[in-house]
Amino acid sequence: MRVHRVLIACALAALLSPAGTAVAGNGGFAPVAPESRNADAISQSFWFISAFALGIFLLVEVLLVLFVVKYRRRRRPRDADGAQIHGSNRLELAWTIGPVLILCVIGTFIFVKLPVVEDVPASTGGQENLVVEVTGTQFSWEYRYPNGVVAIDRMRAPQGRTVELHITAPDWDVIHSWWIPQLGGKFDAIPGTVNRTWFKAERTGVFLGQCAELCGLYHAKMLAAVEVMPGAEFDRWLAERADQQASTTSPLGEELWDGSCAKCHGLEGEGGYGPSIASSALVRDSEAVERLLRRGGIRMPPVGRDWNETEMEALTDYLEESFGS
Ligand SMILES: [Cu+2]
Repeated sequence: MRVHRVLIACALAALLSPAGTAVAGNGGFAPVAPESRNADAISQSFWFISAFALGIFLLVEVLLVLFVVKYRRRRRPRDADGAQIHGSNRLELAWTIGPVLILCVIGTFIFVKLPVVEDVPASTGGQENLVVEVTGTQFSWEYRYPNGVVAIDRMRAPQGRTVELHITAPDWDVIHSWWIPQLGGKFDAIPGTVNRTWFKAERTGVFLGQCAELCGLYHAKMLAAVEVMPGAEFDRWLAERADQQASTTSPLGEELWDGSCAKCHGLEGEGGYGPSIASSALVRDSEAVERLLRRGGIRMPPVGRDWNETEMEALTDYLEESFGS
């Protein structure tokens, strides 16, 4: 009797364990609510396949329980054999053809639905696609806009306009993976290769994501966000940002610091995995900083190898301003 109680308690605990996941705020077992047509196709595929999986699960489990009860031993002796049954053509045909048909239906659905994830819609008259180059590095995301504006970790994007993403990683780096679940599928950022995807958000808001390929010690800090804003507001931001980048008021230095330096050296430069920067005399020597960023150190990757002059200057200015005195 005691064994029974322990078994029942264990079974109940096992049943309850997924309940927390099921009601989790991020959608639980379900994918997050899609905000772009390609994310919607992924979501539909999930539900379509889940319907079959759930149907088969219920069929198998219900029959299992029914048979366990119906054919239980009752008063038969323990070593008595059950009835020997051989062959049933109809049943065997059904359980062979059934799954083949199900797989055909699922396969067709997927081949019709999913190419949209990768196929960037062509620019339509009057509204050109916005191309953003996305580069994954240890451990930040860099975005380059057509007018030369650079942003780190947080991408701004216009509402209702197709944003084409060209995703890659520098030659010295490892593979990362771009993934904002509400705006489409996962795309690897591979050195030497450019992967293309897109999104078109119909709603403003901030959509969060995370590097989806284990890329090193601070992979978990490789967060990404896409802030979708009304078109006019976005154009203003882009123009303003370009002006700022040409002047000393650029927020780029701080973004580069937060994105590329602070994750290892601490937000206040106090040191962490990397040595302290706040107490280093190096920060006042912009040439030495540039050398270090371009070539890398003993354990430091050359995070700034591909930075342009604007980026390098923005960061060295920021370092001097923040830690120079
Ligand atoms: Cu990563």
